[in-house]
Amino acid sequence: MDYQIRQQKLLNLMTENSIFCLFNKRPNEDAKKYDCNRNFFYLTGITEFDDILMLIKTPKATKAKLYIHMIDPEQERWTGKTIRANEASAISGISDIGLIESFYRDIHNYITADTSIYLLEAEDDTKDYSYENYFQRKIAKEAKVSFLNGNNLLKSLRTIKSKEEAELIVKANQITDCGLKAILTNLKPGLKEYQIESYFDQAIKFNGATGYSFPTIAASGINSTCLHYSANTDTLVDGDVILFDLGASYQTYCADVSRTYPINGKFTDLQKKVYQIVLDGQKLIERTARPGYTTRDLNQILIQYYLPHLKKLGLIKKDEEIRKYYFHGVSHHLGMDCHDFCIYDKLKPGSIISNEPGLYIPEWKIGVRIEDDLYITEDGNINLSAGIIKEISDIEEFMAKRGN
Ligand SMILES: [Mn+2]
Repeated sequence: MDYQIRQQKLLNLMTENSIFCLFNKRPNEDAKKYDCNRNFFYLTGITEFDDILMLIKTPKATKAKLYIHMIDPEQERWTGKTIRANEASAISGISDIGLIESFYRDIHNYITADTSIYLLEAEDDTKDYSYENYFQRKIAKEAKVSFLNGNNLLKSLRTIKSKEEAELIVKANQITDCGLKAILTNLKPGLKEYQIESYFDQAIKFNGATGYSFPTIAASGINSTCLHYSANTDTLVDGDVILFDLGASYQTYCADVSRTYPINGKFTDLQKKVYQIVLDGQKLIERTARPGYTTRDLNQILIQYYLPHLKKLGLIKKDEEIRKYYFHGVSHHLGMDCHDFCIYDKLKPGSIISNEPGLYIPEWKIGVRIEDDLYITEDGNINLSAGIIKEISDIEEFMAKRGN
């Protein structure tokens, strides 16, 4: 990746006389706790926690500066080697490297009477406890500066993915496919949900995954009708379906795939009916998704498609009752985060979105979700998870040929 180009693009979006400060603090989300801060990595390629990136834009020049750990041989015996200045430069393309300890002294050299400082703002309830919050209070005491929310600048960059980024998601999907094949090979009644999940874990790690996109959902029977069930503690029952929503990540890029399988290898007629409605809905969205549509538009198209089918099944009489059986959106942006740090507007070439229709019918103990990842192009999209089997006949055939 050319991180220097990304830094320059962000500098171009920044207002005159401003500084963008990014702190590589450990993220709160479980799936990334030991991984890295995606925004920091996006701009630098560096995963080491506590490092700081400063982008400076003055009327005269633009500049990037990176702050890393001081070499501490005693500490390194415990927790491993920290990044060296030449290594950090080679990865990030930033030549000016300082020590974290000098950051607070240094930043004042760049603050003038009308400097604005961009910070990223947490969009959940962690905002008050964030490092950015601490930093803002500290600087506000020492200098007269205004603070700006930098989220939208960075989001606008991350919303458009290069071919290289799309290829990393293809790779993440190929690894995810290995995991799903391991699941299909071993799926049978009597196992616990966490036991079938463990085949996925082994296979993706063996095949080079660098992490998980999010905690795996392995939801059998009635659990399949709960959108984000992830306890994964129930026993698989003969005749039920199991819904998986999972993904391997590769170099931080996330696959996000859902598949629904018959636990004993054969769908019942009723399960087939529901499954085929969802699958055809998914294909409709895949044919439709292109620049100009919003994810909301796509969801409306799916709902209009669902209505006559649900009425025919006798599940609903009035349109608004559909929320009993379908109650989420069909798409979200996907990238270095599974729910990516992006601007939700009309899709543009380079957007990557999920395509994940579902139907959840508790009274039949049937929940079906089928999810692929789409890369929006000039006039349509490319399915980045296209190789992962999902036709009823392909799933049943695969399970019949397992020989166990
Ligand atoms: Mn998804």
